[in-house]
Amino acid sequence: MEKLRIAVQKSGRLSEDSLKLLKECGIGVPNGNNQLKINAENFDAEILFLRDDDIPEYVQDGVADIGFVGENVAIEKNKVTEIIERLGYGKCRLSIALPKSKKRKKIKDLDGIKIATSYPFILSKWLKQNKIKAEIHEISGSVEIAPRIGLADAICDLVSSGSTLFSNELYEFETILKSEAVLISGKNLSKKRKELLDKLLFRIRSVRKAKYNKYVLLNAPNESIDKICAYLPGINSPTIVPLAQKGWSSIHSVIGENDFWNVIEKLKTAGAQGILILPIEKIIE
Ligand code: PRT
Ligand code: ZN
Repeated sequence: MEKLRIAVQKSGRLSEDSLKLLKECGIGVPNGNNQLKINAENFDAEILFLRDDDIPEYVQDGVADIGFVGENVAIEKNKVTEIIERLGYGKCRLSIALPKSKKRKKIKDLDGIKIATSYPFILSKWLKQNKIKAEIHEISGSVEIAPRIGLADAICDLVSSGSTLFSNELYEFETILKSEAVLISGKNLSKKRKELLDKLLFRIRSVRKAKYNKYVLLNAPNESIDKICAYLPGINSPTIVPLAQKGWSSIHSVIGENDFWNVIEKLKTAGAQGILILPIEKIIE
């Protein structure tokens, strides 16, 4: 029987969150990741544990059907794969950083310098787009020490908190790519595998949508219902249930995380009481 072959980073920054997302989609991965390949539980899938750098190639070649990988890696490797979903974790940015002692102001000031990076493809494209002639020195690790040992004038590397740059006396000069974990797919999936992928994508979207929404329950005097409902779009419209106490109702709805605090304040001034906010596990639409 054909299974969906899913590539996941073996051990690294994306491993845990990728397996957690699969789990939230009802797909169990037994015994962690000490093996190269393992059958998933509750789903026709095989999990392949690989180095992140290898995932785009394996997906292109059809050894894996899909892969969880950093967008930075997916783009840098330039393989024939497609980004089919953004996953919201593993967020970082690829930035050019310079020694603090060498302040440069404009992008044009990069002309003629030497930049060390593990991302020569993305960097050279960016340099070309910005008409900058700089030399790229490709190295595979510890990019941040390159300026100090005289290997390069600048670096182009991933940044998340910025503390690596800070402790190496570098400053972030320009972000050239914003990245997060993505799901990539090969081009030639069989009908059965395409069906399994659609099923997985449906689950991923339900899980992710739920994460960005909260379930709200509140009590309100009937005369405030219209005003309160105006702030609560819900998925379709709010649910209104009469309370035992005469003249009062309970209103149920869903609100997005970004609107959350704003909406809560408005609800309170509109007369809402006993507001409860609950996490949502899945949203099936
Ligand atoms: O062994 P394998 O090859 O599979 O793993 P790896 O060591 O190549 O990759 P890994 O596990 O370090 O990262 C996997 C993916 O996580 C990357 O491709 C990114 O998509 C994502 N990610 C998110 C990051 C970071 N944040 C990150 N901060 N990858 C690396 N870093 C490094 C960065 O290179 C720098 O050295 O962390 C340092 C900077 O972090 P701050 O917090 O000091 O700014
Ligand atoms: Zn790697």
